Amino acid sequence: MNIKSAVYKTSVVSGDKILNSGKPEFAFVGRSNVGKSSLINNLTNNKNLAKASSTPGKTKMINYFEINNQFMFVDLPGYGYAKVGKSQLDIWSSLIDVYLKNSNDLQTIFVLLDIRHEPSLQDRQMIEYLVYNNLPFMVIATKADKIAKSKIKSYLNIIVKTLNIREEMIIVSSSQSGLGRGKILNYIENKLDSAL
Ligand SMILES: Nc1nc2c(ncn2[C@@H]2O[C@H](COP(=O)(O)OP(=O)(O)O)[C@@H](O)[C@H]2O)c(=O)[nH]1
Ligand SMILES: [Mg+2]
Repeated sequence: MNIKSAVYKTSVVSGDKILNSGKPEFAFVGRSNVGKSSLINNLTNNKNLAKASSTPGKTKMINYFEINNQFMFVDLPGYGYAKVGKSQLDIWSSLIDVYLKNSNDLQTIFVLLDIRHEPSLQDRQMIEYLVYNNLPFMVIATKADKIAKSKIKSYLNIIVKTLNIREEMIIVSSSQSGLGRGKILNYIENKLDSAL
């Protein structure tokens, strides 16, 4: 699939404002800083579309982008952090919850994980939630450029085991090199075809 146009539509900060886009939606979720915005920029070939920020926890909104006048990319808030005493706790934004429960046009949730890190409790809870609610998802293992090619397989094994998913559910990606871009776009194209 070719991405011919990608247009920022709107941002939503509260659950009662969730957009009813009427178009198939592909959502991106994951811990702050995992690479959601960078991936959207890479997929759309637009360096500035989703502001990639290096400050964790900065993206607290749902951002909607319309692609090819046909479907939507939805940049969900990062799981974020809450300071509890001296330690940091990952928290899910209630916005994610509201979005997942109320989006009628949701086609797939792309769950992003940093390929180098064992999935966190929040990552595991997200996958359990999606499986339990029978929501279609794919896992995207990001930042693959940061590890040696020869190590990819062993990192994937950790993700497969921790999340209890099949390896075919994971797409290895790098927004820096464009690795995985074709696979993700093919996946979206197939999904759109079968949704017709
Ligand atoms: N090396 C490398 N860095 C990445 C990649 N994707 C994102 N980053 C960096 O990781 C940081 C967080 O990325 P961002 O897209 O803002 O994450 P978000 O919070 O999930 O939207 C930024 O400094 C990005 O440049 C990648 O595939 N490779
Ligand atoms: Mg972001």
